[in-house]
Amino acid sequence: MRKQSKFVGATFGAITLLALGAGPALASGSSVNANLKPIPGSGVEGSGTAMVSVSGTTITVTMAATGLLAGQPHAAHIHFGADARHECPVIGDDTNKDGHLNTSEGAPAYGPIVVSLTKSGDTSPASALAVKRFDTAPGGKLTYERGSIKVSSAVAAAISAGKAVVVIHGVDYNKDGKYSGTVKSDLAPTLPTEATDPALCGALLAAPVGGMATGDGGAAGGVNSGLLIIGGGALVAAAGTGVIAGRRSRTAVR
Ligand SMILES: [Cu+2]
Repeated sequence: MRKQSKFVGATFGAITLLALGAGPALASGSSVNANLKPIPGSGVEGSGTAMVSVSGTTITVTMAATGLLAGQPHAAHIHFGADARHECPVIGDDTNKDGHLNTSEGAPAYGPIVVSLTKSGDTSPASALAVKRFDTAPGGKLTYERGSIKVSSAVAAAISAGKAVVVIHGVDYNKDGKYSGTVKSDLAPTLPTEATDPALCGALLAAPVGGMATGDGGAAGGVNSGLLIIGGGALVAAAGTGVIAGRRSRTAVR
């Protein structure tokens, strides 16, 4: 009996290690997740997820999204501002009341750009609109993975603290399949506002392994469970070779 409980304890310990090892974060690092949802007034019907692992002042970012304007560059950033609300904007942030949120109108919610999620080269705010280095969402689907992104210690701390926000830009209000329209971008007057207005957004929040039962309620909690199911699935798969399989075979013997 005593032997068995020791075995179970050891197995659970191993599972915990597996779960921690599943993320790119090192033992000293942390990891935060975002559920990307359409910006109100964007006309976007898409969704996505983003994960950022922090190790010292280096971050690794993985992101996937659907429902974006296909074949057009989508600037994507991590935003953070000490004075921001650390969340995605609401339609009440539409200060000019045109029914759309441009990037500046969202700033009180998510703050300025701190990391440009380019696929190559510089990742600083200077690359905020480096159009040729962002994903073009073929078929409306964006996939992104990049490691070794250096950030300041302040930005690393903000991300770890759950205060940063991922924003993917680029919308198509008039549904003509391209960035167009007479309204110019608040960021770059040479571009239509469609090219830079925010499309999908998600606050990067700490989601401890198995910690979803606490339920933070609301829509965010609901979307978060999607990520957790993925995590849970991996756990079950890992456990399948151990405890669960063992239990099953025991049952079969009986
Ligand atoms: Cu941005």
